[in-house]
Amino acid sequence: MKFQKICVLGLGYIGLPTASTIATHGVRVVGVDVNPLVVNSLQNGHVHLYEPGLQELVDEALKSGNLVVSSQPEPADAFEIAVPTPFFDDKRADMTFVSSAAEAIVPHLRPSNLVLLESTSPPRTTVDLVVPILEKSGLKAGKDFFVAYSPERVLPGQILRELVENTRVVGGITPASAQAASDFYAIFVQGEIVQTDATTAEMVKLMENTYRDVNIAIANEFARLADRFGVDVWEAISLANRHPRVKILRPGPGVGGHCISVDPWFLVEAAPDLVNVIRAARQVNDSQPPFAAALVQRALGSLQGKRVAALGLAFKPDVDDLRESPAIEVVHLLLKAGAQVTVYEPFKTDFTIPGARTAATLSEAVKDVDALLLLVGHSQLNGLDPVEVAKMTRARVAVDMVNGWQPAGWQAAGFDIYRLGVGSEHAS
Ligand code: SAJ
Repeated sequence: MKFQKICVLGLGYIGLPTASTIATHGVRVVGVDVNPLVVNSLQNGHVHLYEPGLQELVDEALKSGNLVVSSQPEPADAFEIAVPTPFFDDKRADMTFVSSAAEAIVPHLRPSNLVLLESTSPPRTTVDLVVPILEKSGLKAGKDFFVAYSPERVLPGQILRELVENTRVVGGITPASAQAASDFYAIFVQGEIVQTDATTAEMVKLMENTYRDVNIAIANEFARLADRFGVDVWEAISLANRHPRVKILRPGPGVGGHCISVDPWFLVEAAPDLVNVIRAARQVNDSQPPFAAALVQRALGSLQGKRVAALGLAFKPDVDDLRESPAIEVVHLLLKAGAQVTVYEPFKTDFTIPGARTAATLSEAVKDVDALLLLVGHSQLNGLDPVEVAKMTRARVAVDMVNGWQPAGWQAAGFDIYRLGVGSEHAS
């Protein structure tokens, strides 16, 4: 199947890189977003989110004339839905954006079109939710037009490279739909394109992120055990990982972002009677911020009135994405316990948390505090020179949640260092 014009619905971390990549491969793309601020900003050439290389790619796509940004879908050969699937407070998937995007396609759907869902979704969403909406057009899915699900699996921070290089799983509601989706991705994917059915493709995505969540949960549980038994978990993990079949991940203040902390809940919702390990892992990772906050409390005696510089707020290193960030949750807990917190996020220096002070620079953040708290292993925070930092602050307590700071260097610079997952006899 040949594609001359494509309509991408949702211009976030997935939709915008995909739309721009396709446009730079010589295909006309209409990028659609319901948020007028996003549309406005992109129409003026400004990318509203941070991903390395994305601004340059969008510049190139807009300059080529192949990418246009609009608030409305238009008739096209293929429609790609790349909208968010958040969850409600009770952890049920909120499919409103997917439904609205499918509804918005209906008036423009023509015979032989391809509709692709990329949003992470509970099993059977494509066949049970999306297809019935699209069939309101009067056309029959699988017969008059093609429908497929293809999970995106790109890693924030490396999206542009992974979008092109990763293996792509495409699940069609029929084999012909899977083939149409393969033809679509062949426009820009250099990795392998593997065909399956739509529900398997949905499951694959959920299984990948759940697998990672469970593995991080066990690392976090090891950190708690190490803390109790006077062991340095980082040393223990690096030794265990010398076993040829063991690869323990990194403990930290919790699991954030819009994927790994969300997707396993879709499986819990879909089959609550079957998911003991998956549910427990989610609970362990969700209860990691209180464990991290308790370590700060231990370092400072009491938190009441203590001044803490919280360094890093993003959900993981070297990205500006703050969604579901455990670092923010730790700050909330410290504030609740009476601490006065100054936050510094180098990738979003104007981000505010109610009750906390926002610092625009590191020196402003650490100036007048009792403790430094490393919450995210951003390269520039890991790389701080403790001797230089000691000159900027009166604090002599440093708490490291991510194993970003070499304890010996910080101790030599006069700091008492506390580390997540390191029992007390290793702490100083
Ligand atoms: N984290 C740890 N310890 C680790 C690894 C991660 O605590 O050893 C934490 C991170 O700090 C972060 C969270 O887990 O808070 C998730 O980070 P991540 O780097 O594991 O994953 P994401 O959310 O950036 O991207 C994941 C990826 N999925 C997998 O690796 C299986 C990515 O390939 C997916 O495309 C993405 O989810 C998605 O969009 O679903």
